Amino acid sequence: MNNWRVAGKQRLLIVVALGLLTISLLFFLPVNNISSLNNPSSQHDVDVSPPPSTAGKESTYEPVDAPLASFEDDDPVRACFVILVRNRELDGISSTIRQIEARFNKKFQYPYIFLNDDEFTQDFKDTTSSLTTADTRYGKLDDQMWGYPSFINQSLAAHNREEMAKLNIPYAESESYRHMCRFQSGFFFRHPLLDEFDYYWRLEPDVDYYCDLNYDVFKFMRNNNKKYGFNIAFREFGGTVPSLWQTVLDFQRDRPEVVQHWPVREDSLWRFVTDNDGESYNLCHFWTNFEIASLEVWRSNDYLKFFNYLDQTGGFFYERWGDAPVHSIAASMMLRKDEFHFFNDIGYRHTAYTHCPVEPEFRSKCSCDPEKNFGKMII
Ligand SMILES: Nc1nc2c(ncn2[C@@H]2O[C@H](COP(=O)(O)OP(=O)(O)O)[C@@H](O)[C@H]2O)c(=O)[nH]1
Ligand SMILES: *[C@@H]1O[C@H](CO)[C@@H](O)[C@H](O)[C@H]1NC(C)=O
Ligand SMILES: [Mg+2]
Repeated sequence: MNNWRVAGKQRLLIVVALGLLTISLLFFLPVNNISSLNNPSSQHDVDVSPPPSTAGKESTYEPVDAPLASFEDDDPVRACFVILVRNRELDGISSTIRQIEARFNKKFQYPYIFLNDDEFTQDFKDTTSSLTTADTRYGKLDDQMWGYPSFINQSLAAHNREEMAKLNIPYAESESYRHMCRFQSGFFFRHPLLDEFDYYWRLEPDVDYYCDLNYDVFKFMRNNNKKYGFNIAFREFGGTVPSLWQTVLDFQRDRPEVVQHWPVREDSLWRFVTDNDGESYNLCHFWTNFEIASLEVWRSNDYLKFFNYLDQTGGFFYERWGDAPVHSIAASMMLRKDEFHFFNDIGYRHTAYTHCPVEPEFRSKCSCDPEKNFGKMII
């Protein structure tokens, strides 16, 4: 608690909102225990080399799925940017891509995979592909990935949307937002255009990337056995997920043969998502509009069983379950703490929230204002 640096009162609203999150991060992600909060690249010069390998650490976790084949640190990584976007967001995604190219990808040339529930226009394809010399590919989603499953009662879904709108829940009335969240929770990693990849970086329109990145983040992930990278964590609106946690508990009860593959709770981030050992969800989640992660996590049998179980309850439509709480709860149960990584060195803004690394060495690499850093209070 004594290394708490409280921001000035001028940002009271944000700070108050973040206070709860901060407290939970402080108490439940012991900094000496979670390598992700102890970002080595913030302690050394990120230009010189990626942080040291954590390979070979003792583990109580026995993955059921085949491990990746052995590799040398310099071997290429099968990785891509994945972008779900609409044609009308062309300007916003162009802005994002220009920044990603300038900060990172002109050096690394990772391909971009664009996905849409509609056909991309020729203008969209021409413009986005002109922004990079890397490969660009465009895919349309089918009804399985973006549509109502047969077991959904659409009148009930419509009724519940109206009820949620009365409570002023963001995107309460939106059907497409629900399809989007379900797609990001259960399907993007199964799209055929992603088949040839092992890692992804999720991009969105109209975000900012503030810092030069002079190392290959995907090699960093692979070489250090990182599975899930984030840079902002947040609280969900409770009204979007009233029955999500009970469904998670039901899954744990009904599917012990799956749960037995998971790390023991002390080794996982269980306490990131619950303050009372499972009685309730504390609404904490990693903000999934930025994600650098292993596709293997979501493609695993365990996660697919978990997703299907959630999906069958209809919560993506009857409520408005977000992909952020779904990914975060799943990863917090399925992965070990040391498989998470906090990308402190990736300055980032989505809507009103910014992650800006505060350490002095980043001032020459980043164009953001550290006073605006969302995570300021936990550093
Ligand atoms: N193709 C397509 N993409 C969508 C749709 N709705 C949202 N997205 C994309 O999904 C991502 C998240 O949507 P966004 O509106 O930014 O939601 P927010 O970040 O939660 O406010 C963005 O990359 C959007 O471009 C949709 O109906 N169709
Ligand atoms: C679907 O939901 C509506 C509204 O709640 C309900 O009246 C109807 O009986 C439900 N239909 C089925 C087949 O369950
Ligand atoms: Mg967004």
